[in-house]
Amino acid sequence: MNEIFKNIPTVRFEGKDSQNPLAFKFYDADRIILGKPMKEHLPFAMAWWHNLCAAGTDMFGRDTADKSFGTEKGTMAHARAKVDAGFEFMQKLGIEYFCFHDVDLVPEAEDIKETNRRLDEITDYMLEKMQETGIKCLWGTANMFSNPRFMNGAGSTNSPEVYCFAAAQIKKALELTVKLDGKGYVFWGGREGYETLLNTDMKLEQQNIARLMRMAVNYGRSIGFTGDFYIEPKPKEPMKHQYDFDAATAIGFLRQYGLDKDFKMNIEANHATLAGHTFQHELRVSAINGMLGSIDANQGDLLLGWDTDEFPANVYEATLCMYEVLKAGGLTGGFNFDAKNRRPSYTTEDLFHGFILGMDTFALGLIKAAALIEDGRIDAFIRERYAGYETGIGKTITEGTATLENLAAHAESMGAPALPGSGRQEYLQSILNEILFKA
Ligand code: XLS
Ligand code: CA
Ligand code: CA
Repeated sequence: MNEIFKNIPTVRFEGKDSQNPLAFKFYDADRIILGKPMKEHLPFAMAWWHNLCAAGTDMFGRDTADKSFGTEKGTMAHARAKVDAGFEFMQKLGIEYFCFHDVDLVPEAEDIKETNRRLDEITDYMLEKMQETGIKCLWGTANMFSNPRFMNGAGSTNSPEVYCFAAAQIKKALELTVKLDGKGYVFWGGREGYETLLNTDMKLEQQNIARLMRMAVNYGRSIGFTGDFYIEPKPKEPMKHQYDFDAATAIGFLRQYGLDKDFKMNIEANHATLAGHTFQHELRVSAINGMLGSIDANQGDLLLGWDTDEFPANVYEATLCMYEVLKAGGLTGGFNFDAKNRRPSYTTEDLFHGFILGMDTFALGLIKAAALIEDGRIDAFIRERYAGYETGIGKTITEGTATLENLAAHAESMGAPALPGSGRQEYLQSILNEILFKA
């Protein structure tokens, strides 16, 4: 097979003093952190759409990068070249997983039967590559937002015909996910929302989304899909208001419709900040509800109100993310780099630099989060802060034996309560800085 990225060697760990732009400074796959190699803590994935398809087009200008891989775009030859490029790319970086939408893999035909035939053909080829390289599928999904037919959503569309089309795409994408032995299946509700309530039956739309998810679960389980279904919350863009606004909203929705046993969250950093939350907040909400499944590892720009899907560079955020992940006992999914190069970073080297940046950022995050846990001061502070609930009247509250009358009687007997104790936020932040930056 022809090498596609001829100017790029296999990327290796060279350590923090290396200045080689094509080497890892912190990601050392076999380094043991808290009893496990880094690569097991950090199952990284390549997003087919950004890495092999998106070429820099934005609202104001066309492609800047050449992702033809020596073929004509929109052909099956191009689809195969993307497979070759993708597997070579992942091998050179030591990335063990990929994620895909159906339409990332092949050019969509007018007739879904023809699209599905193309999907069968390309996934046969992908399977060969997977067997050859040991690279695996993290999750699959159906793109139900790009084609004009989905202008009003998929599950939330006003058109039963479009709804059927969405069902057909989900059915096929689930079959492909099973064929490629994917660990998860994602629902990102791109256009599952609305622009104006003047034309929207919100209740029916939400019920119909739940019905489609229920059908997907039933069908998935019937064909042997044992992995997790994921909702990937996002508050807006492309719609003004999306129904899966944030983790709390999505979890409430899943519980309302009895889907919570089959679904977890796929939390994307950029979507968290768009929702007005921190990444850490979304991870914690998911984790405390037993629904932290997978992560779309990227970052947004807090000065911009849209989804910039940048490669993660912020070590502070990555540390707090990994702190949540370690505390939750790891992910059942992985870390999908749902990230793209900036438009002016259009060369092949830039593709690799993006992943090296992201992998090193998360490696540092892991190292520093493990150090925070081993240091123990933050954990001890939190334990102590709530210690009142372990004895006496506090214990009656957490055990569930307290009544309003008991508590009121206690309040009357004690006079004015003492102030609750300092939150010590600045002290705790300086511990975090000390661990992040100590030489
Ligand atoms: C878009 C989403 C999308 C999902 C998969 O904002 O991040 O790429 O991850 O459909
Ligand atoms: Ca995403
Ligand atoms: Ca995104």
